[in-house]
Amino acid sequence: MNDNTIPAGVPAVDIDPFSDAFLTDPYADHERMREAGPVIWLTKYGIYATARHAEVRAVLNDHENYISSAGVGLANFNKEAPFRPKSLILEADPPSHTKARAILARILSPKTVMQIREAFQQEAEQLLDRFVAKAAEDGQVDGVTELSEVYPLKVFPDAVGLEAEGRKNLLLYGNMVFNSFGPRNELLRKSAELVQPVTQWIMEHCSREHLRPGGFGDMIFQAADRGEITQEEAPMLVRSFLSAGVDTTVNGIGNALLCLAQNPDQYEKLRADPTLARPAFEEALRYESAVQTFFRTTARDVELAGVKIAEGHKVLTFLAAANRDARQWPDPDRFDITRRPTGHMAFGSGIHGCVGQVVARLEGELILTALAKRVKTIELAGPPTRRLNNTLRALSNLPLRLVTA
Ligand code: EJD
Repeated sequence: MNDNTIPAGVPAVDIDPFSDAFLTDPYADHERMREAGPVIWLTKYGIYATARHAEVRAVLNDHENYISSAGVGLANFNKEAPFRPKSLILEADPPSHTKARAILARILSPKTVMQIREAFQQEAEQLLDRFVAKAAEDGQVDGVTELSEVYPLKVFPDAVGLEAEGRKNLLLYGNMVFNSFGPRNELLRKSAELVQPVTQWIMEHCSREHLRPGGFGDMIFQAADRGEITQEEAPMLVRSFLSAGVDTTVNGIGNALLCLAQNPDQYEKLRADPTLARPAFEEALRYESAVQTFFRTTARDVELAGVKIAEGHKVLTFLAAANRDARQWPDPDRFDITRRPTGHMAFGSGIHGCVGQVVARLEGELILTALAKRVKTIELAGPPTRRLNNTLRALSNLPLRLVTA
């Protein structure tokens, strides 16, 4: 397993999907991997992979053959210890996954979204007022440090019931968690330097005493009070909120701003009709997927697109490559906010599909709506800079010039 013998009949590809060059611009290599075959062998890591939409969806929708409990990163938890205690929802299979999922799904339901919408909208409007004022004052503004990092760091932890102090730890922790799904490369080593104090801060803030009564975090402890999970499991599920709920939306929103700045015709459509905010955010998720990859592990000997894969192998699914597969999407490299990209893989698919997607979509919609109502044109004021991460497509800076309406 994970050795350097190329399995017979499987196209071997020498691409390293966790190298700086790949992570900086993955799209040409995505195409190479899609064209090499439906299932390929990545020689650098000795793993199977798929970059095509049909096979990515097939793997993610088959949780019995492709399990998560051995980890959803490169590391196989059946052979090496996880870098942190396993997530009760992400790194779990049914039936234990089902129980955890039900609790988080109830908390992050459409009904909840109706209740938080007003507060999330007010915050988006106020933030965009400040953002536009800063752009007018300075001649330019940063779409990441002044907007995409600010908004999710305010509204989601507020909803969870986390205190305001120290929230930057959430970004550091997220950066580390998402790097940990890749190999032990330089990116992981650098982001793990601060692991001790950041992890300690996170775990402290997962306790009941640190969480505002009535917030999403407290609702997990209420589920424990009802006996749905143990009191020891509750903080672990709060940790899932804090791991997955910020970095993902930060980059979803940041990438959407970049797409709009690079496609003025599409921004003009959004400005003319701000009700396009939701489909525009969805198209940005397809076009520049915040979460680029995920692994599964085969639970038994399986066959994928005619390729036999033995039990215990890692299979890397390229969500972002699936989202630009010409077999699935007409003109896939075109950012088109009037496209309805139903079936994109940016939230995954199947039983592990993003449980927070209603909240993510709400945040995206409200930010793009508030932007469209205030800003006539948005353009790059300089080159965007990337924060390379083994899993996330992330920006560190996005200099923007705005013309206000
Ligand atoms: C995730 C890619 C957790 C956890 C759950 C989900 C993610 C990360 C962490 C969201 C990964 O349960 O800790 S998108």
